[in-house]
Amino acid sequence: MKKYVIIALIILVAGSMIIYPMLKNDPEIETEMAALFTFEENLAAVDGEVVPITIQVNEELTKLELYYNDSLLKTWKNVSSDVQFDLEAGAFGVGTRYIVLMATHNDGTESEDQRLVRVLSDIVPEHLFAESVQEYPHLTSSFTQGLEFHKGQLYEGTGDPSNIGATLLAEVNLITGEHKEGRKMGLDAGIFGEGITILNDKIYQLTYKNGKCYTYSLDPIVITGEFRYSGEGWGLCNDGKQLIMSNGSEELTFRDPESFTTLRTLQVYDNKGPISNLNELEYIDGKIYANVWMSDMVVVIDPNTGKVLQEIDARALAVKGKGNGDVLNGIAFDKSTGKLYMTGKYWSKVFEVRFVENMPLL
Ligand SMILES: [Ca+2]
Repeated sequence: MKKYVIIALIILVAGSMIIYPMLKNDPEIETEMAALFTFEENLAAVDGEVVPITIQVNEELTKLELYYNDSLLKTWKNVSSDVQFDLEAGAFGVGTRYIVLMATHNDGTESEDQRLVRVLSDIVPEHLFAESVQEYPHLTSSFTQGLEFHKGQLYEGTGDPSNIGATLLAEVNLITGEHKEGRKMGLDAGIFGEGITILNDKIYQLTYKNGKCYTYSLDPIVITGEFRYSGEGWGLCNDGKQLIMSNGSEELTFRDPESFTTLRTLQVYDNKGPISNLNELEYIDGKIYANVWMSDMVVVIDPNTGKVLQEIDARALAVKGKGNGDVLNGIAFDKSTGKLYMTGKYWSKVFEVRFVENMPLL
């Protein structure tokens, strides 16, 4: 019997340790706060919109400060009743922002309230379709993760989902679809290749979860170095000066090609919300083209604002070229001809494409 009493006591003590902190976080108890926002978490606003907000003040405060995206917007002194503020939601562009209240009480102590604000794009993307102009063969063994032209030659980087050492970097013969002999390099199983790009005669190849970006010389194609980064590597392209990298979220990271350090980040949004799963990338005429993983969509992004300008529906290509393959992935622009190409992972075809206003015949 004594044993059961001890067990019951243990359950009681352990249970109270779990329940007490839950009670402490009960939102109803927070209404005691000296100052708080009257709107709920996850406020959605549109870039350019002015959002009137009300700050509820429950006691006399010596100081009340309002921060947005870590910048001080306004300070009120000796405030004892509710205050209004017109928030310029898009002051820091589209994306996820935080708005923070810092209240200083009469006894010198401070309390804080915080809300998340999502700033959506004010642009409704133009909707276009990708249509095949010309078909070329593609190796169905290639799990395409990077596709790019350099001086009129096509390069491809592949991944290794079966962990069999299928990661490759190769120059591709566009006409035959074959990897050119003596112009390819494979990596061991355990290294999962991702996006590639070529800048200053150096090839960069990301890895999925290995945290490494390999660099290769162009001729011969051999590894010359590596950079480390945190998080996942997905797509890669460059604007002629900086590397632009995706990581599976809605965020793009601009990096220094010499040091790989982060120069800036960009959140990609359309008029409805963030566009996550950004995958293979291509920089064409001042815009970033991005495959959206698990979809037949490509989004065209303004690299200065992160706003989606166009959405390109490429489902007609999937019908013709996917076969038993995986998702659409791979965009490459040949500057020497002005032609644009698209393919997918394990697809049987690479397509030269053009964008049209109406759905192509399937
Ligand atoms: Ca590309």
